[in-house]
Amino acid sequence: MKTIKKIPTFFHEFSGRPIPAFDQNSYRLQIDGAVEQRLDLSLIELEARLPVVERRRRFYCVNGWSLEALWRGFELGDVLQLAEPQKDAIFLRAISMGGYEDTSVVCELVNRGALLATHMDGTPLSRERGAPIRLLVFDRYQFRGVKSVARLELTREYTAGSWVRYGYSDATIQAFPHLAIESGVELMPDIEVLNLAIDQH
Ligand SMILES: Nc1nc2c(c(=O)[nH]1)N[C@H]1C(S)=C(S)[C@@H](COP(=O)(O)O)O[C@H]1N2
Ligand SMILES: [Mo]
Repeated sequence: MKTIKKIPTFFHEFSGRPIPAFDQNSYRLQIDGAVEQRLDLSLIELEARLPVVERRRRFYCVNGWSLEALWRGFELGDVLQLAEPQKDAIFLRAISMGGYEDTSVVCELVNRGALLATHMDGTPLSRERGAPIRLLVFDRYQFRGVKSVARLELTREYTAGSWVRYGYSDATIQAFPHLAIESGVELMPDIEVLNLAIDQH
């Protein structure tokens, strides 16, 4: 049997390089595009303006594993409302601080309880897990859930995201079965193994 080492993390834009430490205090989340109010919010401003929610939910990676954790942060729908999206803004384009991106239909995310999470299992997200804030999507593959998100752009047009460009164009409800893992439990192959799998695309 294979030696199983740790829960994988994916950070494709920093593959083979250290993930930079993003400063929580100077961080600002940009929300722009087809909105009435372009916004630029610090984490403190987000907390002051929105209810903080906690959800125990599992996400699914297209590579066949899934991870359950207690996530804390904000409802994506609440965050977007602050910017007053225009009626024809169908898509949400999320871009990370490292340039990874993905575009989804806004209502598909909001209706499935997408979060902008700052904490995992009671502690602030680590660098590897997408500090200071990550988009989490549910019932869609997690390549749509951009980590260390810098910018949320409401758009009328679809832009192919980073993973979609590697060929994962059909982000539907996850295939069964996935190897289910709980956070804090070390059950998965080492990240290098999985990086190899990505590089082959
Ligand atoms: N910025 C960024 N976000 C990302 C990715 C990435 O490479 N870069 N990978 C995605 C994929 S494919 C998955 S499965 C999850 C993995 O989350 P984890 O690293 O917490 O396990 O992050 C998603 N968000
Ligand atoms: Mo993934």
